[in-house]
Amino acid sequence: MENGTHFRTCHLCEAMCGVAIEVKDGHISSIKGDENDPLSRGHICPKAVALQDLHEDPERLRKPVRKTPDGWKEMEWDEAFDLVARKLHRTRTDHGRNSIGVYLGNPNVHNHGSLVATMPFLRAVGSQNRFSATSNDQLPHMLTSLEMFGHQILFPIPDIDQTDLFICIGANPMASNGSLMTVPDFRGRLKRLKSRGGKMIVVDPRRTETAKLADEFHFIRPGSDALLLMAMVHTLFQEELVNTGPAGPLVKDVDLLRLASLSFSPEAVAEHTGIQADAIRQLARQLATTPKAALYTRMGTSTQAFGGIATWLAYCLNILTGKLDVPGGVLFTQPAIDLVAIGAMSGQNGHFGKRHSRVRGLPEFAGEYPASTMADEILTPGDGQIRAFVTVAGNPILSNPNGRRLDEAFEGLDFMVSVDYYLNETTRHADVILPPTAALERSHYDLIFSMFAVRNTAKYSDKLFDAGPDSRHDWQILLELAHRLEKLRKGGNLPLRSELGWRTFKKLGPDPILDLMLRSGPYGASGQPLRGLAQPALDLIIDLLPKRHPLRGLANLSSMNRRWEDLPKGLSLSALRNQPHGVDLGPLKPTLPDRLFTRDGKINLAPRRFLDDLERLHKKLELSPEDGLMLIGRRHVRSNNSWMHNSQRLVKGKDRCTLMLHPKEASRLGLQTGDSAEVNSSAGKIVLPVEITEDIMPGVVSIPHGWGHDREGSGQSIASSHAGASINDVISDAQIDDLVGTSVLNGQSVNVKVWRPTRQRKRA
Ligand SMILES: Nc1nc2c(c(=O)[nH]1)N[C@H]1C(S)=C(S)[C@@H](COP(=O)(O)OP(=O)(O)OC[C@H]3O[C@@H](n4cnc5c(=O)[nH]c(N)nc54)[C@H](O)[C@@H]3O)O[C@H]1N2
Ligand SMILES: Nc1nc2c(c(=O)[nH]1)N[C@H]1C(S)=C(S)[C@@H](COP(=O)(O)OP(=O)(O)OC[C@H]3O[C@@H](n4cnc5c(=O)[nH]c(N)nc54)[C@H](O)[C@@H]3O)O[C@H]1N2
Ligand code: SF4
Ligand SMILES: [Mo]
Repeated sequence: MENGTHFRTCHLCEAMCGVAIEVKDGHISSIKGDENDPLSRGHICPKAVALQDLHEDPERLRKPVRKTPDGWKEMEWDEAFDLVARKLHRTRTDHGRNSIGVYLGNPNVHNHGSLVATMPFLRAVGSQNRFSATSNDQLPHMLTSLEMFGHQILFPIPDIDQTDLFICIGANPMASNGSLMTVPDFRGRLKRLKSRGGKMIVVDPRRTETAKLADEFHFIRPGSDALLLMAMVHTLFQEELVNTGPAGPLVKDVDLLRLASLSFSPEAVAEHTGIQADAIRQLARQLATTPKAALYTRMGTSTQAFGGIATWLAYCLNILTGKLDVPGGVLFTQPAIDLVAIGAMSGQNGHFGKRHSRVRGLPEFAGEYPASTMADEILTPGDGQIRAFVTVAGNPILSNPNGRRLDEAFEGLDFMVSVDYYLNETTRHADVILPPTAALERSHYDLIFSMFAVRNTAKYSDKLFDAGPDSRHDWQILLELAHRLEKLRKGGNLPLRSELGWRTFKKLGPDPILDLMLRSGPYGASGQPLRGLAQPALDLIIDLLPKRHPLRGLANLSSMNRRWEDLPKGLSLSALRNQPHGVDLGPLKPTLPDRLFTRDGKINLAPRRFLDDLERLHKKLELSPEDGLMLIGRRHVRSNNSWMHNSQRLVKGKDRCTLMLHPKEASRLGLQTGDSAEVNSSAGKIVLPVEITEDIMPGVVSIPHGWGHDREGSGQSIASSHAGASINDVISDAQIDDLVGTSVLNGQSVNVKVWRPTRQRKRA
């Protein structure tokens, strides 16, 4: 690679920071923030410099490896593809197509090549037993968007750059840099918010790094957000504060929501939530009376027993107070590659509950079953039992509830293959590991997170290093396997047209598809606005078509569409190549009603599914709050889920994998600073050091996820020497949000006691 500075997007988390990478003599000499990136404006976090560690990590796999009785052995790519395709095909012919399970992990969504190649790969595998990190994450948001706005990935994004009141519930953007809100430099943006006279309110069971910057903070009991939010809705109606604003004419069923909220008065929920009735009323009033305000909820309210209802109510609160589609409130983005519109064009708005999982009867979502039932489907004998497994960029042993049970499940498989460049807690179970190129060795365009960003931007980065001919990108691995599986299924040969199709796809890869999507998108280079009568004529024709006609979608997609007339034009891959810092497409703007995808063109405020689930919430209200300790998670700015602990500079310093608890609980349990505690639950037990702090609510304990690198056979030596314990070894996979199927990662009950090493215990 040439000496000099290369600009690209950091792909590690959702924040999409622009980085400037200095290369000298073929090596990285520095990584800094790119001051000219229109979204991040120079911001980076400590993980960005670890891009170098990932790139140079000698333990990162570069060639396929196969498990043998004498340990792992390298193999050639062709041999590996052949073996994997044959094994998967064999499983399919012997046991049926659902006997192959597939799990897609989080890094896939940071990788446009993977995203493009996943669809043909999944089709070639043909199994309904698909899982992903979605059901440990944003699934409630997807269901809510599908039910209310008619599309599963059309999320209202807080307009943090223009708002005057930011209410942050169950999220910690100071550590996470935002989620379903791509917000690089949250601290700087918050500073500007405050300097315009705005304020931030945080609601969380822990006084987080974000909470410490808040103007107002409330502890909340884990899992009780739906009650808090319902009481806020109740207050709005009771105090006649409902004003649906500009989106009002589109909103239906306001009365249904009013009726639903009747019994949830602030007084009724105060004890359950731990927040006083007056404070709840004040929250509702502030949201209602601040013209530019946004209420935002994330992991803490999403991955819990009432994640579905809580997420729905959060959206409702923004709508009832007139914040939807208003600058400074919450808005839909207008990305350069609009996967929402593209999906809708082909009828892919999303679906829920079309079929149910074999063992527990849980609903599919967008073709996937809840990750919490993965082990059930592998361990339970019978027709349709999973016997072979594929993981792509996932580490479910550490990221999925009940990792130990999943260890047992993976161990019993007939065959397992992992597309991953680390030998870790999950991939150690595989028979073959297929390692893709690292991020700096491939091109990058953020297809997904550009859609959730607080500002519309577009940026493409070419690969920085060439991995050489003996390497494969994720998309190459997935397409090659798909092609071979198809051929085996068809008995050896494909029809000429189809064979040509595969070869072309494998030769060109994802970037020409990016180009096509950019060109035909709202800022595309392909079309100029139509002149004269052509435009009204086109509008007339489009109006004649049924709402879901693909031509309507196509017209919406084209940059000729009149509602996109005012947008800047000219985007294509080559245009972006000429703008290495990225292109600014402006702040969030109103997009309604065009951007609704519901059949009747309305916003469905009270979908039946959510109303039906309220019975469960009523029951919670009737019972007194549980005693005992509730477990929640946490994130740290120097970690990224489970997979960045092999970077010395990220793990150095004091142990971060601790059990946080309040001094009151510590003294009740006889725990002191420096002690270790045993945490146990129905799922299992772990031991870890305690951290006693008043920053956590009494009755709650917190453990970060992604640790537990002491499992035997993993090939990450730095991670193993900073092993920590896995929270997911004490989180049960039996508990899910009954409505949505999301794992309950926050709010499960645990027991905690002092732990002493065996020798000392014997002496005592
Ligand atoms: N208790 C608890 N559990 C949680 C969470 C929590 O808050 N609490 N958070 C959940 C959330 S939000 C998420 S998203 C999940 C994440 O869960 P997963 O997606 O299952 O796991 P990751 O830790 O992201 O692991 C990513 C894997 O991909 C590999 N990898 C990295 N980059 C690439 C690449 O470019 N290509 C390929 N092929 N492989 C790559 C890494 O080596 C690693 O094995 O965890 C969930 N689990
Ligand atoms: N540094 C870093 N950044 C990351 C990641 C990472 O692992 N490390 N992961 C990335 C991924 S995959 C994701 S999905 C995002 C997640 O982004 P965030 O949602 O911002 O992540 P968390 O830090 O898990 O924030 C969840 C918050 O909810 C609180 N909480 C727990 N239970 C409850 C509850 O019942 N009610 C309420 N109100 N709050 C509760 C927790 O204390 C925590 O502060 O972060 C992304 N960014
Ligand atoms: S905040 Fe996220 S995107 Fe930005 S530098 Fe850190 S890891 Fe990369
Ligand atoms: Mo996530």
